[in-house]
Order: sequence, then C-alpha cells, then structure tokens
Amino acid sequence: MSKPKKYMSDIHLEDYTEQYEDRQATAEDMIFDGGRKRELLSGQWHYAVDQYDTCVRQKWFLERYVDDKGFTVPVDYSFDEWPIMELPANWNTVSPEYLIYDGSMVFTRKFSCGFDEDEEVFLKIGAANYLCRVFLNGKYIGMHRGGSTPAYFKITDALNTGTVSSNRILIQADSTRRPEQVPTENTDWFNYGGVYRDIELIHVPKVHIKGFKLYLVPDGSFNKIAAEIKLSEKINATATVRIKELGIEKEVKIEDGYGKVVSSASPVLWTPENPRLYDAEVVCLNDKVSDRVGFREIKVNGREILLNGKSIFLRGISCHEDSVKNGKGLTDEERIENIKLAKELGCNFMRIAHYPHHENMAKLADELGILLWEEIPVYWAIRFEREKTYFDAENQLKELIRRDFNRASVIIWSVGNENADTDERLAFMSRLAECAHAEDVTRLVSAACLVDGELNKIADRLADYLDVIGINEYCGWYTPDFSKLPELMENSDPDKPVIITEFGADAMKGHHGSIYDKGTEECQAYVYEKQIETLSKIDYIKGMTPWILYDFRCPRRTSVIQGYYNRKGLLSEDKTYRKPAFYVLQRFYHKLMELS
Ligand code: GCB
Repeated sequence: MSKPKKYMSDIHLEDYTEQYEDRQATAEDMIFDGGRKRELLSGQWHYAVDQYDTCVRQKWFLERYVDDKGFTVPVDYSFDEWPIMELPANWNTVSPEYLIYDGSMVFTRKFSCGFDEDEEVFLKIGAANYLCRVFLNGKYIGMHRGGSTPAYFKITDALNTGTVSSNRILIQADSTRRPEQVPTENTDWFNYGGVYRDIELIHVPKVHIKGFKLYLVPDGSFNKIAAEIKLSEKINATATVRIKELGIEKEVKIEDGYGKVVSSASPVLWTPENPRLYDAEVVCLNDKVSDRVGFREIKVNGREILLNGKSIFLRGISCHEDSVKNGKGLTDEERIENIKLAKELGCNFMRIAHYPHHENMAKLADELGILLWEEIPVYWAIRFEREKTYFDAENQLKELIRRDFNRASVIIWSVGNENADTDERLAFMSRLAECAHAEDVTRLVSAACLVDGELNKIADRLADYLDVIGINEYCGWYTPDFSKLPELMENSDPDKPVIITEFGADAMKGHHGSIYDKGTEECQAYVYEKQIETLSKIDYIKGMTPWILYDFRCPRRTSVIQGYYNRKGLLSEDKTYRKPAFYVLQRFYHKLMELS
C-alpha cells in the first residue's frame, strides 16, 4: 500500500508493534542467578495508563522534545510528573479505578548503575503480564511474552555510568487478552496486569555460568549426584562443584561451554516429612553461583508413583496465585500461609495452577516440605494450529523448567489443562510433553485432561505421552449424577497412575441449605464426601488435588453467590473462614496419614 504524503507513522501505522517483535527474551537468554550480586529496581516508578499504546507508537522512549528541523515537538507525556506506583504490583489491586483494566501501562524511573569492565549487567523482570517491552536510555532493548515467567535482558551496552540517576528505563506492560496467546482470552481466573514480580539488575562476569543443574541421578541407587554446568561462551574451562556437607568438591571439565560430573554421595533424601536441603556452589573462572538443593527421586512404576523408591499417594490440593489484597503479587507470608494451610489439611502435595507461580513458592515448598505440580497456561481453547502460539507455550515451559530445575519439591510438569482431544491439540501438547521430557529426566510429565464424555471413560489420546494422567471431573457438580463417577472408574483401565486433578463444588461462606442446594456449604461438603467415598477405593488413583484451597477472583462468575469469585474454595477468599468441606477432606487425609 502506498503511504499517504504527510505520513505520521504514529497515528497511521497499524502494524506499529512489528518493530518491537525482534529481540524477544526467551528461555535461551536466561542466566543462573542463584547467589549473585543484584540490585533491586523495584520500588517507586512513575506510571501512566496507556490505553492506545501511544508510548510505543510515538516512541516516547526517545524523549525527543525538538525534531530534526529544530521545532519543538508537543509531547504527550511527563515522566517525572506522572503518579507513582510501588512496583512490583498488579495495578488492579493498587486502585479501584484499575481493578478491571486490561491493556497497557507504562512505567518509568531513573537509576544509577556502576559496573566493572569485565562485567555484564542483566535486567531481570520476574514477571509482567502478558507482554512487556523494555526501553533504556532511548533504545529499544527487547520484549518478553508470557505473563508468569521471568525475562532476562543483557543491558550492559545501553547503560550510562557515572552521574547519579543517569539511566532512564521505561517498561510497557500490556495485559490485553488475545486469542492467540497462552493462555487465550478466556480463562477461569482474573487477568491481573502489571509488573508484579521483582525487577532486578544482576551483575555477572563477561564469561558466566548460564545454567547449573544439580540432581540425584534417577537410577534407583540414591547414591549419585549429578551436576551440569553451562557457560555463556562455548569455551573450555574447569569448574568446581562444592557441597560441603556431603564432602563433595569435584572438578568439572567444561568443553565447548558445557560440562557434567557425577559424584558418589549419600544425601539424606528429601521428602515432605524431612525436607533436607544442602548448600551447593559452583565456581568457574571469575564466576560463582550457589543454591540450596534437596535430593530425591520420583518415578512411575506401572500404576504406582514412587518417591525415593516408595509408593506414595499424593494428598493434594489445588491453589491459584491469588490474593484479595495483592492479586498475583503475593507476599512470602501469603505463600507460607498457603503451604501451612495445605499441610493442616494433611496434604503432602499442591497443584499450583494454572501457570507458573512465583519462584519463591517452589523455594518455600523445598524448605517447608510439600511436593508440587507446576503448570503452564495451555488452558482451554488455545490456537493449537498456530506455530507461533506453540513457540510461546514451549518457551514458557522451558522458562519454568529452567527456573525451577533445582527444586526437589517440584515433581510434575503439567503441559496444560482441559483441552478438547482434537488432532491439533494432540500434536501441540504431545510436542510439549516431549519437550519437557527432553529438558528434564528427573521429573514426571502430566496434564489435567478431560474425561471422554461420550464413553464416560479416561481415554484422552495425550495420555500416551504422559507419565501420570491428570483427570478433571466434576461429578456431583457440572455432571450432576454421582453414579457417573463409579461408572467412569469402572470403564477406565489406565496403564499408568491417575491423579484426580480437579473435583469440587461452589459454596458461598455462610450460605446454608440442603445437600442438593447448589452453592451451599452442605452441598459442597456432600460432593467431597461422595467423591472421597468412590475415589478412595480405586487402586489406580494415586493422588488428588481437589479444586481449590480458597476462593479466587474470577470475572466470569457473576451470580449473587459468586460475586466475581470462583467459590469452590475450601476457605473463603481471605482465608479466614473454613467451609465444612475443608474438614471432610482433612478427615480423609489424616486417615490416610495414619494408615501409611
Ligand atoms: C475447571 C478448570 C478450572 C475452573 C474449574 C471451575 O475444570 O480447570 O480452571 O476454575 O473447572 O471452577 O469450573
């Protein structure tokens, strides 16, 4: 198409985002950041609601006040006079006027940064939903897709050193729901926007440790620990791995930027009951990183799940990353509260749905002793036929796996939730399952699948690619007839373990009626009783994560009982009130604990 003569690109160019498509930060740009020198850029940022994306259309980041001919350019922004928001945060919970805003906001601040000649500086954004673009000192640095995984940008060359606050950074965060994204535009949770996990500067030597994996070799012997090291350059070098308490101090030969060593060791194996962790470090050239790591083996044998060689029943509960006060920006105290509540229920396992939660969740689970199922948001009607959407999903999966690889608590990667069994979906999700297996030989791969409604049978074709089959079923709720549940169990004959990844019922706190009155506490408790009665007798069921620990915000839930919350929680949304179903599940789990 010919361009109009007086072409004003910022208002006529509808494909303006194309110029910001390259330099996407992906899993390949991640560095290992445990134990590194870092500066927090979180704190006070100026912000503007940028509904029409004017910041990127008009290139505000150039901070041009005069054009090439010397004319003053009328500017539509005033960075230092904009209001202030304390980041990280979801804007939705910062002010009621932003509660249901989906779109772009622009955040900016100034900062100082000194660094040595032999250093690189990375900017890490813990999470920004869904897409973010970063500009530094008038330059486009890069972008990231995926609302729950970290983005790393190497910014050394764009940094100004010397004078105080000589760097101007600008981040555009765009939470717009789009059909081609992962997740797609329709989800059963709240689309919190913003930069809601920490923003940090991480200093590393020019040649640095990019990857550090530490794990118990999964060969059933429980006496070998493997360390894998990847450098930022494809060079030869020697690294040293140390785990003092295990008497390990091993040299690792790095060739072409990669090295692996296996040491004999007899660690106390990590379990939820005894979550033993060890301090480990790696030194290579001028670089040093550290981590606290537990050692355990998770395997499947027939229809059994084996933790450290022993059969285990996963007494679980599902949980969203959601807080009335902070949205997805939970504090560590809130995360600890969630784990403690799960433990009080008698859980040894949590399904943290439906997207990667904060990395501290897995760190806390490691410390406090609870097993985790982690998931990527391949949720409902994804555009399975679209290659770019696949790339996005696979990248989120790799970012999650690489971020949490050293966490003993994480035993299952889930490649998605509740997607109809079509050919396109099978191709897409089996590829994801293969990718997860290729990235990680120390964990199980699963997905929360649907029941074949016509046959009333566990018959999802994806199961062939999974180690454990997750099944969501809502007998007594969406499927009103309870007799369908024993029928489903009888009709099915899976060749691997099954986890009932969801069952449940809505109940508004304090709302009473008969067991048949939907939305009442009595009805919810009854659904739990009936589910437990059937499921506890089925030998191939090796775990369950009922839906869900506490009520969570959900724009789709508009009835009076729901009030924009999904009310399937065992606790109210503020976690102060326990519904009777909490005690039903607690009794069952405590009985299982006594028997084990
Ligand atoms: C499901 C979904 C979950 C929903 C839940 C419900 O099957 O996996 O995301 O929130 O049902 O409450 O309907």
